Amino acid sequence: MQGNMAAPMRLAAVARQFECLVRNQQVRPLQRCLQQNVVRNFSNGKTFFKASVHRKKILVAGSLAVVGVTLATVVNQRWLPYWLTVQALSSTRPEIEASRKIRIETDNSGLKLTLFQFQTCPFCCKVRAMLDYYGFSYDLVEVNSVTKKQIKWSDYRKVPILAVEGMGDGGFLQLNDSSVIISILESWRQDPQQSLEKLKECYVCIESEERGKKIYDFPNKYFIMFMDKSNLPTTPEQRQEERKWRKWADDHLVHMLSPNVYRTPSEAVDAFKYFSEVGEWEKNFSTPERVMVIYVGAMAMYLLGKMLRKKYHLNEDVRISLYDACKDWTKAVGKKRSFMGGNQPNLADLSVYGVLNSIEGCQAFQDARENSHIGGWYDTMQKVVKSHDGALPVSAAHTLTKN
Ligand SMILES: N[C@@H](CCC(=O)N[C@@H](CS)C(=O)NCC(=O)O)C(=O)O
Repeated sequence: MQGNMAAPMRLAAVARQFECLVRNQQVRPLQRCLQQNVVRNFSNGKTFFKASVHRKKILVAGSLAVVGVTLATVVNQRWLPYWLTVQALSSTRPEIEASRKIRIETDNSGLKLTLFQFQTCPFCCKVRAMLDYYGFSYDLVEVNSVTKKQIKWSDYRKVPILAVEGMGDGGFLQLNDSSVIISILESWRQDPQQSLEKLKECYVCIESEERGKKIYDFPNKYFIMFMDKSNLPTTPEQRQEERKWRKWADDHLVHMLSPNVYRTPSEAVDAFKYFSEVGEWEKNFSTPERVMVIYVGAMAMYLLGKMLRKKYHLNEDVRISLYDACKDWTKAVGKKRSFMGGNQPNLADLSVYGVLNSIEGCQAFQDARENSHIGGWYDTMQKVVKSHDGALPVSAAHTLTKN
């Protein structure tokens, strides 16, 4: 079972992450994790400390915390605080039948991937956008959003989860969190000789609890591990822009969704019907269950949408905030390039597309198309994702050796 690693392993994993940080000039230090205020200029690799007294205090507190954790580990492993935990490398899992199998002829990655997902979860849509664009074959397991029985085997209770079969202790490697999954796959794509298990170790998970709810933070999640690779395909500025907008997709754009798609009771019911249709809920729920989920869920989400509007400081007319977000994105892409990545989408394009794709059939998205210029970019994205434009042509496909 996935669980917390033994304490020394946790520290070793943190140490390994530091090794990744040092080796990989793209990587941000564990700033939040250790509460130290190292600010790194990633474009030139310089590190400097901000000199304010306040920040020095934070640094001292952070160092004390690290010393405390180390001492606690040595004295008694159980003292290791709950908040500094690292996910185990693998779990055991019962055989679960795939809901769908996506097979791409040109895929010679050698990876056997299973994505545990909700069809219309924006984070899952982001991962699918990446897998589809780059032409990975994969199995899909649709998770019952109420019982989550398909991921009962996992301590991590969210989707997406990507299982890479045939490696890891329990026969598969479990990757959690959409942005981590995307970054690990991209790091691997950049150099398929890298071991996915080692790459996973570079994305330490910091687990905490807030009002009884588990919170997972992966401080490096937007960074690609180029390791020793030279001749990177992008400039530091391009990589920084890509990270900024990937984060924007997760921290801003996503928050536009619920208040907009559940804006009125009837829009909420329509949205649930759409989710039921594309998520094939009839396979997961009996008809009375499905009807109840649609109507009860719609009412609950309608109310929640109002709370989320306030929480994320959206305009009273939530559509305005959605249109503004779409406009911010198209302005950032600009008129001189088809995608933020230039002639091809980068991970920011794929993330923003994935998030919007999750509400494609909702009124909110139609309104956004009519009231911003998002439609042109979105349609082009859809075309390249659906036709797996990022996949290697068969002739150029390389032979991969997995470590
Ligand atoms: N940061 C995570 C967020 C994942 C997430 O919140 N997924 C939702 C579905 S959209 C979920 O699984 N919620 C179930 C729960 O929190 O219990 C990611 O990017 O993958």
